[in-house]
Amino acid sequence: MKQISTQVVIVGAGPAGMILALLLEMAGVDCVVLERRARDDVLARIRAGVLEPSAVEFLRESGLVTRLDRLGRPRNGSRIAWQDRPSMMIDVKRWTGTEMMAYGQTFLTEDLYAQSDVLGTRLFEEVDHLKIEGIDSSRPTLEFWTPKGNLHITCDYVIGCDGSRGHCVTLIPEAKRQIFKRVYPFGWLGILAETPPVDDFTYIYHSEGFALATQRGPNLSRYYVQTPLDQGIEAWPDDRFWETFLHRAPKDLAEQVVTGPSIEKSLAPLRSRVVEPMRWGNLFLAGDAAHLVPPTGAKGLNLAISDVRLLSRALLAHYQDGTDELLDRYSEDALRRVWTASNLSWRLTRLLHVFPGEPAIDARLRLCDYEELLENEDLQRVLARDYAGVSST
Ligand code: FAS
Ligand code: PHB
Repeated sequence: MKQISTQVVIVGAGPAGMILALLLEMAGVDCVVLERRARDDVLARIRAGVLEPSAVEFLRESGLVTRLDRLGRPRNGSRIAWQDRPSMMIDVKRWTGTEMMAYGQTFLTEDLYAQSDVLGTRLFEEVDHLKIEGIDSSRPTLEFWTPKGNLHITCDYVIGCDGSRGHCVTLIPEAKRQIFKRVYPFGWLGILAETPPVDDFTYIYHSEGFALATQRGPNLSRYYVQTPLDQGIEAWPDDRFWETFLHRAPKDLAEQVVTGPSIEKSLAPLRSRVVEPMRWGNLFLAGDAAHLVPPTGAKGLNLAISDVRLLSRALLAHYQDGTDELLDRYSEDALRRVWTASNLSWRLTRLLHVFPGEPAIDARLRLCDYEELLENEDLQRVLARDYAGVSST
């Protein structure tokens, strides 16, 4: 079995793992990345689409994202359209002076993998039978299988960036970890279509269910509809999807929609989940490995970026300055932002979705919340700041 010694091992090569690996590499910290899937599988995933201002600034300054200004599309905010009511803007530009950026996670992951090729990052793909030991020792070890043979690694730190179904969270003793979770009684069915998108990212509330119009490029639109959990993708042929979306969309928006055959279709269950703590010994968790938010607030990817921004600074302080204060504070600092973002995501999910079996009063109370938001600029400012992630940076 091949033996490797390194400083940091990162488990998971999604956005969190790859951003962290590249930041450490560029700063001269030796690291190894382990990924369960093949590169092409990771790059084929269709996921998030919106970056917060602070994430855009961080990625631009880091030099990790090479196409942001070419393929990204700045956005002043997102629109909420409400059945039989005026629509409103979550006006990030007005209330924070900053802009969101429409930049698909697929573009980001492609940029990161291209940078890892340039830097020669040690990335082991199709890893299996991963065994991690000694996270509470000074030299944790990892053993795993790859198509090119078995490896044994000794390191200083293990970073769990292995997503919502990852293994690393289980390394925190059950009696010492707390997992807060909520499962929503519906999911989002998302499609990609090679059609020009509508102007505004628009969240739609309709008595029959939520919908969302967004985009991935000038001729690549992305749409979602709320769907019951007991219906799989096979229950949603394109015709039914478009009919449902156009029925839920207000007339002025529906008229903008250019329908077309879906080139990708996926069903995402909505869940909230927070793991405390995000550190145990020399194991740190980052990204979906530590938290999940319903995509309503467009926070998942942005939280992952926020985690590795904190963690990269903390690890560099350890290796370059010999100080561990930031490492010791990581879990507390990261969780503060995680809870703020989780709360926003929950608030928007409750406001914009019909909950199956809810009493009729809930729909009326939801309408009261929306009408108050329409009329109250203080509430609009708070929502815009939370949506932009400004209130918690
Ligand atoms: P990821 O899940 O992206 O990456 C984890 C990686 O770890 C994966 O590549 C996995 O293969 C690997 N891994 C797992 N176990 C391993 C093991 N034992 N060994 C090695 N590797 C292992 N967020 C938004 O902001 N907006 C959205 O619209 C949105 N839509 C989404 C739709 C779907 C269907 C899903 C699943 C998520 C969506 N998200 C969205 C959230 C998503 O973008 C995540 O927040 C983001 O991918 C987080 O990145 P990572 O933490 O790197 O986790
Ligand atoms: C997306 O572009 O896929 C998207 C945008 C905003 C959200 C969720 C998803 O809240």
